[in-house]
Amino acid sequence: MELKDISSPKDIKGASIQELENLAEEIRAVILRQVSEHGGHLSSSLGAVELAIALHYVYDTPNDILIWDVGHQAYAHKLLTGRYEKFSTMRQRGGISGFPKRSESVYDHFGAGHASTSTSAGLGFAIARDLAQKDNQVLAIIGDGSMTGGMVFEALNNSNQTKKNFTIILNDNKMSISPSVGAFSKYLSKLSVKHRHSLGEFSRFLRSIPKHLGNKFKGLIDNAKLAFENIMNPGQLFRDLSIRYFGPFDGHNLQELIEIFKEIKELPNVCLVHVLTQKGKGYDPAAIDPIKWHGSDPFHIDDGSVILEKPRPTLTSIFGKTLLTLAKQNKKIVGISAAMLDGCGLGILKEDPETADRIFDVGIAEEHAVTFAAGLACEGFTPIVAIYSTFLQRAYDQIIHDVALQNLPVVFILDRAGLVGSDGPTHHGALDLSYLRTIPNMVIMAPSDENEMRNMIYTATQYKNGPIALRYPRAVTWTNDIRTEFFQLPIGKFRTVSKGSKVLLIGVGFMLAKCLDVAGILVKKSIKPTIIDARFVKPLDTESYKELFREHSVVATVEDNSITGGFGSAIAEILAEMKNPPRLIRIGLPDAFVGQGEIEELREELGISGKGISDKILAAMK
Ligand SMILES: Cc1ncc(C[n+]2csc(CCOP(=O)(O)OP(=O)(O)O)c2C)c(N)n1
Repeated sequence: MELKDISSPKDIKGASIQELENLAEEIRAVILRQVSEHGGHLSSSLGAVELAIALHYVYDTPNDILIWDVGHQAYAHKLLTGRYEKFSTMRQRGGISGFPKRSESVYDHFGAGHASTSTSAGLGFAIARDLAQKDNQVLAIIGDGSMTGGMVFEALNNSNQTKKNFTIILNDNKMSISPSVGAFSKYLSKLSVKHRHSLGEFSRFLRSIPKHLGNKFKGLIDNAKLAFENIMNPGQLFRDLSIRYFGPFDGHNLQELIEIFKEIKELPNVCLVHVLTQKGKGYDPAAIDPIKWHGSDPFHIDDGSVILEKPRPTLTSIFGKTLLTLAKQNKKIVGISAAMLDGCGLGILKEDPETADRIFDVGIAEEHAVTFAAGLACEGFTPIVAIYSTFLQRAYDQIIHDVALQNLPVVFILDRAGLVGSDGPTHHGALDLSYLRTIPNMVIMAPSDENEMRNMIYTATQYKNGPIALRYPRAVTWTNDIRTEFFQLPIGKFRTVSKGSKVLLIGVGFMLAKCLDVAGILVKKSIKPTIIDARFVKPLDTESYKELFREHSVVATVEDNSITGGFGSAIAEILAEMKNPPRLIRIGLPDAFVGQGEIEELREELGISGKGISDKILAAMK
């Protein structure tokens, strides 16, 4: 049996354990090759290969429903469900997604990318099945890191609404991106060392009972199974929630997994099957350093070295270093991350003895992170909540109700604002300017280079009048000339980069670079535009903007946020108050979910390259 011949899970039914083990090896090699060439989520996917095989082997997919949480571990699932041919296109423009996607395959029942959704969605599928009086199985596969998300507990709290089977597979590798944090992950660790028992062994015994006797004593046998679970079962917390707990099992032992799934399939009620896996399994560099290999750029398989080293420091690292300096000077600064300490640049503060005890990783719990920060701010601390733009969406009400309404000085640091590239629509930070701009009391800044970014971080830590947000893209610095001094920026004031006439270009954040490109093109057509670095998206210095507008006939706003409700909309609101406003061209992301691809490639497609923007301006001038 070769992977290339598997067009659906039906092709693995009836295979021997040995054949399945060989298949697992082949799948790992294909995943490794793909990620080494194009980047992607490596260590989680390598860890879930046997799980994917065993599930598709035992369950009747796609009639039975598998819901993968986050979905970054589902590469083997993709390979087993008819996507071998397209696998090399994964995460590229026009190719298959790096996450489950409903429009991509009937086997992808629920799209993902953000964590901790599978249990709620799964329960929805289970109840839909019950209402439709169907008998298919529903399974949610969730990692221990994603289990730290509050929504999972909301779903567990609700899960007994179904009386038929709803199975939660807890894929426990002791890691989120970094090691899993919190009391719940400690609890899981206790379960892992307490009893490694196998319901499979007990099941083998039950199956050895002749069928006619088995049928006769079915009730008795079911009771015996329950009693066995109760005696052996270490998952008291789950049992107290009326969830049947099984495990922990070796998540790389195909024989054991297949036996247990066959048993679980027959059971009613909500079952939680705890399997232990190793992140990075099968590729030593990833197994040894799963944090580094959680998500990877292309690399050489033989030694794990990255093919293209980043030419300059990332903005993430600039944030981390800047905050480290400030936090050493100001003991009131507290850093908060939702399971992304390194991803957001707070890792170096966690490692420094002077700041370590003021850095909190709260797990995948963005809502909690924000309200936790609100509490700290009430007591006079300066909480810095560092969360990717896309994940902060989760905490919208907490930002409004717990922070802004009480006008608390919480600093929001939004990394990965704008297009992020190959992670695609689940991860683009396309909406933060729109969703933050509507919140009263909120100040929003976007730096156009790394030195301005440092000053904005400083300004944010000095600002005591209410919440303040700083957003920047997934990018590297423009120069290596990082200054050491800090300047406090006047709130709401823009910066004039160069003075021209007729055309006014206003760049938001790093999109200022595009304005400079546009200016280069326009100058060749004898148009010298005025260029403004907006710096602030809220508040805006309305009177100064109006003055500028009176001096120009065309105004173009350039942002990497949706044009719906973004900076351009804010400018439109000012223009709406003017008598003879200039023509406004809003350049930004469309009111649509943008796909995956290289950032510049996507911008080209969306008309937000230097050429695309200048074409629009020239057309408007005609
Ligand atoms: C809401 C949200 N916050 C943060 C992330 C970033 N993220 C992606 S995977 C991951 C860790 C998930 O850990 P786990 O569920 O244990 O899966 P593993 O990677 O260990 O296989 C995190 C924090 C996300 N996808 N969604």
